Amino acid sequence: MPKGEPFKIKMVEPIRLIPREDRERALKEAHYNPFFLRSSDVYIDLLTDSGTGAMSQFQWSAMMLGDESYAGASSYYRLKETVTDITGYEYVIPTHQGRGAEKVAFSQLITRPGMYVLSNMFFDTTRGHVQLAGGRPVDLLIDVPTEEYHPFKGNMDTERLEQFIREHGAENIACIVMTVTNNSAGGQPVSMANIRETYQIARKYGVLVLFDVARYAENCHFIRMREEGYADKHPIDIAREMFSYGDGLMMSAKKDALVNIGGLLAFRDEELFTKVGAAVVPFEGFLTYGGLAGRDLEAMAVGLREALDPDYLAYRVGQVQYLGEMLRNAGIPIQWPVGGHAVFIDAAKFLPHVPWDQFPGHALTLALYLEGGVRAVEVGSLMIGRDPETGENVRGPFEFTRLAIPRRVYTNLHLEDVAETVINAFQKREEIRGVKFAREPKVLRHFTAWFDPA
Ligand code: P70
Repeated sequence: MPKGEPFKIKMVEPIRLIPREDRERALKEAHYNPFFLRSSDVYIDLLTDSGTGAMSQFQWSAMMLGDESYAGASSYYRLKETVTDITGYEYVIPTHQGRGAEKVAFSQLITRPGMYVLSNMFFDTTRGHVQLAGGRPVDLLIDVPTEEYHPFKGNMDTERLEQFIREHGAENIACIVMTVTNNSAGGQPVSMANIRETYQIARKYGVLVLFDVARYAENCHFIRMREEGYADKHPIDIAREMFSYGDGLMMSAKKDALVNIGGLLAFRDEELFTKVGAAVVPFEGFLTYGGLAGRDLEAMAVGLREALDPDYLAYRVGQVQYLGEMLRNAGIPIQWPVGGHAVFIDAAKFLPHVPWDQFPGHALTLALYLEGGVRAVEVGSLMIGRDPETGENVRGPFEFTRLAIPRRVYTNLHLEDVAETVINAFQKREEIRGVKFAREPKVLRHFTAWFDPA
């Protein structure tokens, strides 16, 4: 097997590491929040793998075919046929990005305040939209320590799921959200067996199952590699089986559809489509464009197929693994095994002297920027936010610093620089301090909060 990337590079974008004094100044000006840094002040940008990937020559050329008709554009039908081919779902609606799909879906599915929405684990925007629609999000992730091996650490705890439905009544549950891969749990995969079992339980009680499939292609790759009976299957066939265990999907196409902007809703039956579709026109735009240009739909249709290519997936997940192994070999505490899109550093273990409500994951993020111009992001108690009822900070199950790798963007030498940055910060970890809020927004606070060193 060749070791190289399954592509060569046709267009380049210069990057550079600015001097340390400039990084200190930039961080202060950004109120110690990496979202407020200018990208030109960042050397290697691992803030997110969302919308930051490189498109292929086939995607760029498909964009020239974009049909910009307001309704019924041929670009829409090309996208719809692709989505139906992969998922088996007939009813397809584009949205401007994942949270557009979430807003539309939860605003229609949560019909009474206080209804529950159950998940293997919500990502921040899905959790936010459940709350904004008056619902109560509940995470039912299996319980496995971060450094302990488990092939499918993103799984739903199906025993607790069934117990919860029995205790609270199916009529009080708006739907189940299966997040694949499970981003908040470290980009960890969910097994086919777990997806199937969740659907069986849901059907037994008449509860709807929607997938949150931002990174479903990566999940299919893990099923192929780790679950018995899938080694010889093409990822698209694994995807088809997976989607058969659900009623519909919400997607941030900025990840596994390999585009810079876009999202999707898709449903198996017309009734659900009609119910949810009612909110698309006022929020997103007409049903066949959903806030996107025709050319965006074309790029998405091509990207959806490219992301299921087995060589691409092996390269993609392999690159994340490469970074993970460098860190683990140096004794850095990380979520193990690594997930599909990012390496999650266990910041609670990295910075045991920083209390959880001074956000060790965020403190480490700031330190990595100062150390090597690497931009990461906190995934932990800062991101989870406050309990809307009590106003108290909710302690998350993890305190992570996430190094998310954009698709087809950085080389392994860049990742070696990242590893060196983390290792250097580890050597000086006692000097790293926590943070406190200087300004704290109510919803999705991590994106726009200001901080001071604690
Ligand atoms: C990320 C971004 C977005 C996301 C997701 C899952 C499983 C839905 C969405 C929303 C968000 C982010 C976080 C930190 C920094 C930058 C961006 N995830 N479901 O990086 O989709 O963004 O398209 O509205 O992961 O994980 P969208």
